[in-house]
Amino acid sequence: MQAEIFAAMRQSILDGTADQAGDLARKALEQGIAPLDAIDQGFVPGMNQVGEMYAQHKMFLPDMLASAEAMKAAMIVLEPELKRQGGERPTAGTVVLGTAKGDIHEIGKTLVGTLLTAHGFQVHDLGVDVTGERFAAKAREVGADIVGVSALLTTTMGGQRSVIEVLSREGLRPKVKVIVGGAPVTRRWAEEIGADGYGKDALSAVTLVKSLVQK
Ligand code: B1M
Repeated sequence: MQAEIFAAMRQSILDGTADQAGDLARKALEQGIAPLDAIDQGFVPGMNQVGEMYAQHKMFLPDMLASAEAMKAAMIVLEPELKRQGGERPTAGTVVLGTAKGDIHEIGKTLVGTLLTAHGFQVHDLGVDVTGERFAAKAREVGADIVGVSALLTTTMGGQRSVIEVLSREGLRPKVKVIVGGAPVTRRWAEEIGADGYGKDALSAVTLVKSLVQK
């Protein structure tokens, strides 16, 4: 039963049918499927397949865009439920989040923000294509504990390093921990650029942020 709906979710992403993806997300919630399971087992495998097909020239940019719209339609349904399940909690810490300069991929970053919010963190999401200076200004303004920088392109991973450099230059680095993530990012890269941690996926980003805030 669940396998069937997960397969339909994957297909809705491949087809880029936003209405269908939204309907399936609603249906999953009605059936008591956990929103994170719907994302991880239904919609994200579809996105991964889209990425593979794009790389093999079996799909093109407009198709990838339609798939992203379908993913967003599903997230619009699932995000409020994810947040609701977190419930009212005292603030666990303040996080400034965004996607690196030059990069407009937002879905994974937004998911990280949603889960952090659900776990009681106050999240300031700066969106996409964010410069180091903007990260630093917001971190200073809100007294951030954590700055999180997402990058989906090998060409924009350098933006993560730049954020760390700007935070250091502006004297904020001792107060602010930096975490990085995104499909091409590895633990080794995080170490190389002097980040405090690397989140493989949204849930491990939450675990990481919790442990860094406790330190
Ligand atoms: Co683009 N794209 N894209 N794209 N896109 C990739 C990333 C790519 C791998 C596809 C491929 O070729 N196989 C490839 C990058 C290749 C590379 O650099 N090595 C690529 C390319 C090439 C491009 C363009 C350059 C294409 C072009 O124009 N010719 C262009 C770049 C635009 C730009 O940014 N300047 C481009 C554009 C787009 C769209 C606009 C069409 C669309 C994005 C729409 C949007 O976000 N609103 C898009 C999409 C959808 C993808 C794929 C198919 C899916 C990304 C996604 O949303 N995944 C992607 C292929 C892939 O990744 N498999 C691809 C689902 C999401 C839940 O996962 O984002 O990985 P992800 O996030 C995960 C983890 O990575 C982690 O947690 C999340 C949840 O588990 N995570 C963090 C993410 N951020 C984190 C931060 C953290 C911690 C964990 O702490 C701070």
